[in-house]
Amino acid sequence: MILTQNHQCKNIAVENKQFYRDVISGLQLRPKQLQSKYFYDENGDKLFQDIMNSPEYYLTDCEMEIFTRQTKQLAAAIRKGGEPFDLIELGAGDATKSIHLLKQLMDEGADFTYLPIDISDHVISYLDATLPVSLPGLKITGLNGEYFDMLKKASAISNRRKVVLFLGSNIGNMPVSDAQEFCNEIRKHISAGDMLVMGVDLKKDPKTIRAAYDDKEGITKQFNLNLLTRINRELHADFNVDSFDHYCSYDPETGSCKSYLISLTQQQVCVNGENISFEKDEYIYMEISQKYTVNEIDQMADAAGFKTLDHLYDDRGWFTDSVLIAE
Ligand code: AVI
Repeated sequence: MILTQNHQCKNIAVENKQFYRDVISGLQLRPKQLQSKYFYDENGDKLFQDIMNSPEYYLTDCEMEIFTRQTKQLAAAIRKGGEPFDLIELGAGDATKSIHLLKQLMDEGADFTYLPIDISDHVISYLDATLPVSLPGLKITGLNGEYFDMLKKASAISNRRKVVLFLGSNIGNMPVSDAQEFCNEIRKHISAGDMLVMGVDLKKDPKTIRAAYDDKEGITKQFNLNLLTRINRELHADFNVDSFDHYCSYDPETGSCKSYLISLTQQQVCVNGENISFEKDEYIYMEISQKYTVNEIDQMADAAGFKTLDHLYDDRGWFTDSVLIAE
């Protein structure tokens, strides 16, 4: 069947031009894809909170268990490198996990400054305002911007030893080659003896992983569909959100968990002047959540110029916070 052109598909000025360019170029690719970094508008943030509270999404609980039950070990591993140091957190969010480590370090009288980095200025002002109240005496300098720009800025404001936190299995939202490149880049921004503490979700029972990304309540489905709603609102598009379904696959061989939106019908969508056609059952590739073995983490660390000092695990051995030292 040939679809008729939608002549009403008009081009109207959009505020976020990069978002527009990324969406259009992604939807013109074969297979089509959208970038998961755009999931997080206001509603996306709320839905991600709901995912983290869902019974199937084990990742947050596992890492919280490490940060609350093995705080002393973590603090000891970090302090081994010497003081004073800067504790730099990439994508600090509300610091719900790291606050336990900060408290432990303060109780021990460690000489450090906390530098949370986040792309959201709202997050940074919140942390700058609230953390010194919960942890009196905490030295904090919030940095608002892109990770690597802010790492450069951190080096410009202090020459103290650096301990970089990259938690939450955020490394999993990159394909393996990009994750390697990301670790290489971090290594280039720090010096020998500096540390990286990275939270990584481990390969495990495939059913457990799949369930975490395909929860019974359908929150992950809403989380994915919300990006279409965001595109409708911000890019003047006309996605019929109900005509897409969410599908997730986990491949135990590669450790890749991938999310897709599937077009339930043949349809045409207008995204701000561009007509995009979908075949029935055509998919949009939305997100990767890569899982690793401990050996794979060690290899990635080694290739980037780090040595593994320790892997801290939750009780079930599902998740690790790996302590790596730059060589
Ligand atoms: C943010 N990130 C580590 C989450 C993950 O597990 O990949 C994002 C997410 N996507 C669906 N559920 C959670």
